Amino acid sequence: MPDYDESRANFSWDEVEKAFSWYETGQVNMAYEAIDRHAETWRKNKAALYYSDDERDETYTFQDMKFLSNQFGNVLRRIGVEKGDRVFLFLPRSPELYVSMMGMLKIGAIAGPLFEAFMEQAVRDRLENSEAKVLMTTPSLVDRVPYNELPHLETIILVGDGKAPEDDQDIQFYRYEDEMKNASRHLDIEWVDREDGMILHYTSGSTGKPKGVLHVHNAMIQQYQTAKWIMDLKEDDIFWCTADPGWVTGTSYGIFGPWLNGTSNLVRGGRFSPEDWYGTIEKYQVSVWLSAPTAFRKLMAAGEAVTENFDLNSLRHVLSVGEPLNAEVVHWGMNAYNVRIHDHWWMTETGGVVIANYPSMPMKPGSMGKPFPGVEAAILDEAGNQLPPGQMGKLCIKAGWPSMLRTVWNNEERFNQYFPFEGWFDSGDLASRDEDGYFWFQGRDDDVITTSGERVGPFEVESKLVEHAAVAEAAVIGKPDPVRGHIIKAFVALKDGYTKNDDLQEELKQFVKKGLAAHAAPREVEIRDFLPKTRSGKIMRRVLKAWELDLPTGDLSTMEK
Ligand code: 6R9
Repeated sequence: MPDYDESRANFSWDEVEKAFSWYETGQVNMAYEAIDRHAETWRKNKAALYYSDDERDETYTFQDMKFLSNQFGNVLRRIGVEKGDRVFLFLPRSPELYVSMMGMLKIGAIAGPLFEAFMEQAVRDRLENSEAKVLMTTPSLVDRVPYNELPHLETIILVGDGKAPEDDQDIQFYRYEDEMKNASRHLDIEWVDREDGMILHYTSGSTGKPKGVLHVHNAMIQQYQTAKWIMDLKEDDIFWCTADPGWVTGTSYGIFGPWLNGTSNLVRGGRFSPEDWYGTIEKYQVSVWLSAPTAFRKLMAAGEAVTENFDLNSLRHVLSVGEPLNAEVVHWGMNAYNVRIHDHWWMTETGGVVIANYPSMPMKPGSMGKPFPGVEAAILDEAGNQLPPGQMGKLCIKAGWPSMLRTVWNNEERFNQYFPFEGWFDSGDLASRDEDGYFWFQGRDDDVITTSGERVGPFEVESKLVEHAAVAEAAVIGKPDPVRGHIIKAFVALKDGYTKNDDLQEELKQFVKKGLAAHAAPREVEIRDFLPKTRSGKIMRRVLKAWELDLPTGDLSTMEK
């Protein structure tokens, strides 16, 4: 199919189905479409995965991935895993993680990826709620797994060297390497229904335990087409999505989107540093790069001089997701990388991108873009009525796009809460749409501030603050005030080379007042060494607010320590 352009008015999801082998054969499986199908063509010797970290540097072709995931599928079958069983992954990024996820899907199991940084409570909550039967982890991470207290957990597969726990009557331990050695490279794939469960991503709300968002194999329709048109993947691309599979971006676009398109996918393990990241782009000649605003802001704070030490000319297309992308960062990117950074919007529950800036369309920096063809997005008021352009309201998506969540695991009631208005999914974000159909993010429903009767989206204020030369990152909350209802309080982290002082605080207040509006100016500015964030890089405003007001912080399992 040709690249997306806005004239594709007659788009239909049914057309996309023709891209998959099951359109002819009726036999569905995500892992088959992502790996085996390519391994059966000339792409068999094409790199599917480039993996590197400080110790390893390895390439796996589609054929390698096919055989390895077959082997792992056989390992799981041998230990009794059946279709629909939950198998969890609690390990650092490594080729084994990607191989084993594909193996799980091939036998119809439901994969549950976790961040390696989770501590015991976070691991327990997720394994308990999902009633996971098998866990893959490493000898060092297994200490954080309360396996004796998880009645459904039967087996732990340990990846890599290190001392294994003593044998245990409740749990059977296996070594990945040993099991793989004896497993056949041939596997009878489990053909599934398009509506069968595939992956379970836990996502934290501001209250209560994390929710298990279930996606089904059918999500591939959306993941394939959005990766093609929004990430603009082409045959010769080297695609790098910096997200960990513990975050939905790290699976939908760190695994499925690129592989469904037969694209070579780069995974870099280890920690972030500007030098390391630019070095990675240079070394692998990355052409399409997907990351998050927090990373781009850090790179911006590190300065343009760093970019000059690296050859970044391979970059053709750059994308950002996870938080609002400040216009300042877009402008900076044009100078530093000579490309526009394309913002796009979606969430764990949507399974794939639903609103985006396509490569082919004129961009308005600061906007998330327009709905994907076949997706209807709207701004609704409290009663579910559509609001006219320019007004802020609930960002809702017409139910029925292919990768929509199918349930919240063990919590149908929570699932139903996503649909307060007949036929519409409520994202919990507030946004507005302009006359040209572009969507503008305003804040989470619970983050929006009313000050002296004016509604202020924290994002506008934060974006203004980030324009100031001293500011690396900013977060804005409403703080109760007897006169104004709420006042705006800003938390700010500074760029290297700047230090905290009263003049700077005053200057920042004035900067917003002059640049944006008097009512949107923070009355308080607090300069902090860093801002609390989720592991996917989202600034946790609710945590700042709880700290500020001495309230309970709620679930902190996803907070980066
Ligand atoms: C993919 C992902 C979803 C929430 C979402 C919104 C925020 C994501 C954004 C954005 C502004 C963007 N968000 N993309 N806000 N502009 N381009 O991030 O999933 O971790 O579930 O988070 O992230 O608030 O509701 P998830």
